[in-house]
Amino acid sequence: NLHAATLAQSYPFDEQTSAFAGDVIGDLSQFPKRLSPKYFYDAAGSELFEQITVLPEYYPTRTELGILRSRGDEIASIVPRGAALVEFGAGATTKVRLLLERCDFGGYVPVDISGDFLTAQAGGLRKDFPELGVYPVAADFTAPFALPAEIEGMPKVGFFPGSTLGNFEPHEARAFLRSAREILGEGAQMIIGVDLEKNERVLYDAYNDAAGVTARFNLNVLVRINRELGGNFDVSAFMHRSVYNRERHRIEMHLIAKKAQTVRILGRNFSFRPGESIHTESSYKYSLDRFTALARDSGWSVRESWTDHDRMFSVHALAA
Ligand code: AVI
Repeated sequence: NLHAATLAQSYPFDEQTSAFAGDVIGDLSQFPKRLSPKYFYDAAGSELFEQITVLPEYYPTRTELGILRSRGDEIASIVPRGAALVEFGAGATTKVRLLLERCDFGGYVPVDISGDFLTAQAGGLRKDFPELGVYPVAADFTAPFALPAEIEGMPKVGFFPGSTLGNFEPHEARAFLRSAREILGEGAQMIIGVDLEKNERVLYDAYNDAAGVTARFNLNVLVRINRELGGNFDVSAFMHRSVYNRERHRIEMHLIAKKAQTVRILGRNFSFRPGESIHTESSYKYSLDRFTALARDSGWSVRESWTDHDRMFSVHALAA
């Protein structure tokens, strides 16, 4: 990260903030402007996301939970006894609990960039599953990391729920799946949740909820830039917009400048024309065929796929 290195000479940032600063400067210097969706999830953003997951319009979370519940026994039947469960990204523990309750795991390894979050999460699970070894790893799961020595020799099962894969560009999704295969090793399995392409109105509403929570979630990244990087975004001068891009099978979230303005961040000026957009997130929606092809391209085969009755969401068991 070129900008991060230059910035580090003038600003006393820790490693994470320095990477954030470098990405923000680089991405807002592009045309069209963009920001990475991974920066949504500070404490306020993670809380807003939790609120999104229970919105009436936001179907993915409750649909995936429904599949994990109703197909739990089938999913459990593919998990070898005493396997280690490696979760890529650690959010609410509701989903992983469904697996832990039904399967006989020898260890659980949540992997997340936020160490604080991991500690809190691990504490709750240790209490409720006293027999289970919980070995958190604080790492960016999109890059290679080492598995803890405690799970050596156990069969490995990856877990990547929530259609987080959909927030990766297709080349990033392939890179992630390849890297996960590398980390988990020969003979591993992976349980992954993937959102499906569907009626555009349903997709539109899911990212334009009536209560405006998604708008606040989107705008929060500007609040975070102001707080952590000393930016001077006038957050009220931007508005949330989500649109479905049919050709690319993705919902796009944008922040639109309501008027011409210049924003100053870390000694640099960024000018906006009225109506100019910052592309903050893409959420790709897959067909079963397109996901199967993506998995194959990345060294996995699809062993089993489960969907809900209305084919809104899918959960897949992959084999390395
Ligand atoms: C985390 N991720 C899968 C969510 C999604 O649906 O793409 C993030 C989100 N963005 C807007 N609403 C929810």
